[in-house]
Amino acid sequence: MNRRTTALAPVSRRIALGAALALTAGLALTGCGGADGKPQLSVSGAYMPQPITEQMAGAYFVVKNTGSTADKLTSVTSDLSKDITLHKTTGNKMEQVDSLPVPANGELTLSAGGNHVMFMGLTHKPTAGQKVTVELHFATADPVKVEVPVKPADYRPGK
Ligand SMILES: [Cu+2]
Repeated sequence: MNRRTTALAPVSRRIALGAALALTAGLALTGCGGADGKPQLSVSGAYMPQPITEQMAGAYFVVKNTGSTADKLTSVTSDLSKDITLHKTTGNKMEQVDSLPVPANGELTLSAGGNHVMFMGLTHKPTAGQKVTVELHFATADPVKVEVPVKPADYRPGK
């Protein structure tokens, strides 16, 4: 009887030590990323195909999140238009959405035929070689300003 109780003690001490180590490791990992659990966003590959008319334009880019917290692209603002919406494409139908998810340690990709930003009623018609300034707004992260280069209408990245 007595031997049994004393034998249990070192085991629970080992568990406690293990838990303490796991906690320290977790803290070290968070510190390593220089983050306090916030999304860490960067935008790349932005472009806008030269719009055909002043009625409508689209823009594409990739939002990379190196943080361990997911975020959402909630809106886009620009001098180019007051009517800017987020769209996703399902099959060959596009649909307006309130937000687009930016996964933790992942990417949100906007590309021709997929997710895109749509600008209606343009204040002017941008031409290839120009840049359009847009500001991306997120649920959690600070807004990101992007200079979007205008490309020829038939431009496809990587070609
Ligand atoms: Cu659209």
